Amino acid sequence: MDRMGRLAALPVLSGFTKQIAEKIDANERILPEEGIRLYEEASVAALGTMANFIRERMHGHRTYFNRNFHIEPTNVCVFSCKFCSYSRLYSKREEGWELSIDQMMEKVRSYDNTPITEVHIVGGVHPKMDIHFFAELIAQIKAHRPDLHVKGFTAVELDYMFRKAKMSRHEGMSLLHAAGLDSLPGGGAEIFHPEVRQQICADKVDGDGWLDIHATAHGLDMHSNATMLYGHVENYSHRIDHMERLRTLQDSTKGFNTFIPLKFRNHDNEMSHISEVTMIEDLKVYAVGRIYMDNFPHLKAYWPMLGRQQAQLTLSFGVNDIDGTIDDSTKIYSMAGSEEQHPTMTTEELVALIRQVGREPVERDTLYNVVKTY
Ligand code: V47
Ligand code: SF4
Repeated sequence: MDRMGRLAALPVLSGFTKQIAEKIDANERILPEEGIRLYEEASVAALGTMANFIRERMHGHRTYFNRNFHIEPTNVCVFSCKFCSYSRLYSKREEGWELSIDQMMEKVRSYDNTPITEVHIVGGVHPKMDIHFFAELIAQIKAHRPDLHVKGFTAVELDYMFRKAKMSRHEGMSLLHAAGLDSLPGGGAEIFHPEVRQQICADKVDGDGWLDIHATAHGLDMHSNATMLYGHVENYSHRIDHMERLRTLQDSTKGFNTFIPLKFRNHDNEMSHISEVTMIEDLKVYAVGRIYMDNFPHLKAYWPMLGRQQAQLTLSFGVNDIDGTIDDSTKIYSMAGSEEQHPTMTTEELVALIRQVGREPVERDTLYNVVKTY
């Protein structure tokens, strides 16, 4: 039978990339060794062609964003990830910040009468901010604004909270879910492989623990995202191993919404001697992500990290989501050296940015229900 489908017929694809294109045409899964070869051998043009084909087959030109803001309760952290520019050790906590529930509620109230749909809560791991403190925060947010989706806490924060409270993951997650926690963001994943994790973030939850916490959330019908921190000491097989573990969990739970590659930024941290990867490498990471993660509905480029023009470029390399308005409420990337020192975009600016590159803006809520098309 002639397997030559629409994608494989394109002249930019030949040899190995044509074989991969044939699999994409037939909706067949890419194997780990093929994923590694894509990184090693495929040109950025071939990868972009394949990833964009998949993106348009799944979503057409639709490009999602949402209206959100971040609460970063503290940057004091008991852990010492070498890539982190943001945290301050507990012994140096006077250099960092610690917000009270009242201060965080003031921030929530500052968005009253604005059509925001999500609050993203993420921060350092503070030994005095325990599960009951955060359950109270979430409960107060929900009491004030029941329709606001609370996406909160990386698996790293949750693992620490649950252990400190001597609760099982299921008990801890159920408590926070009952308080109003709706879903989990994707942070803390970094690179799961122990060869890398030992070098860059040895003291926090390991890869299996991260995956188990997300599986626990999925078991309670909560959704979550998954990130991958790339461009430091990892090699291609570590990246593929990371994506393979996520893809395998997704096969069983279907609880992940979005895969978010995060580029390592080298400003002011213990890995500053490592050069940042090129924009070409960034595009390859997005494209291979779209090709490999066949059971992840969405691929997100986080614009405060990439800058606006590069975020536009990723929309031709598999990306169909560029996160939200953010409103200058996160410091994680500005402290790590991102171009966006005060990340904020109005909805009009996000819409214009997406339209400028010929795509169709769609405002979504956290779970990708359409709020408004433009
Ligand atoms: O886990 C920390 C990363 C993550 C650096 O789920 C760094 O919608 C690059 O996960 N260079 C936290 N990255 C942020 C996060 C996130 C962001 C936006 C949306 C979502 C979502 C999740 O930030 C950490 C770590 O991987 N990070 N330092 C750095 N120097
Ligand atoms: Fe702490 Fe997160 Fe920074 Fe690691 S990345 S040191 S867990 S704030």
